[in-house]
Amino acid sequence: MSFPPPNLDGSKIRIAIVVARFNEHITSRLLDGALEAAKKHNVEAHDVFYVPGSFELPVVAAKLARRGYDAIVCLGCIIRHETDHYLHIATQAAAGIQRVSIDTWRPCIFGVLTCDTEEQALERSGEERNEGRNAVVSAIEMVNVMRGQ
Ligand code: DLZ
Repeated sequence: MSFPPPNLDGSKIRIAIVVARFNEHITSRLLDGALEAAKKHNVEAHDVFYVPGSFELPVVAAKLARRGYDAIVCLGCIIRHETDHYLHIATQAAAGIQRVSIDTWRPCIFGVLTCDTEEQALERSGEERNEGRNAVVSAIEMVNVMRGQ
């Protein structure tokens, strides 16, 4: 049995995209992918907000979720460092974004790369594979799921 296709009609959906400046050379590529997907799926409106790093994504997502956006797309890039600092950032970003989503019933999408190397990050933010693009597609599907459409 095959699954029904997702509803990717974005024409009545308002999306907030929150993007981290840390590792901007990667997150700008995720943002490009996200904007491309928003256009492709006719997203009614999208606004972009910038934060210093992935650790700050949840608090801004929390504010925007309560401001009436249908979905929040969080974009960031965490690359493994010598210390375990990156691990705390990744764990808190993931948990915070999930918490906002459950608390507000607004889809908050985890478009944060967690990579061992910069090479991996480049590969996941490229033309062929782009997790920013995938994040917007997930956001549209989730809004329609939550609306029962
Ligand atoms: C400090 C820091 C470090 C070491 N690494 C990353 C990273 O790989 N990716 C990322 O998005 N942000 C990083 N940051 C910044 C933190 O997310 C945060 O902005 C600062 O700790 C200030 O709270």
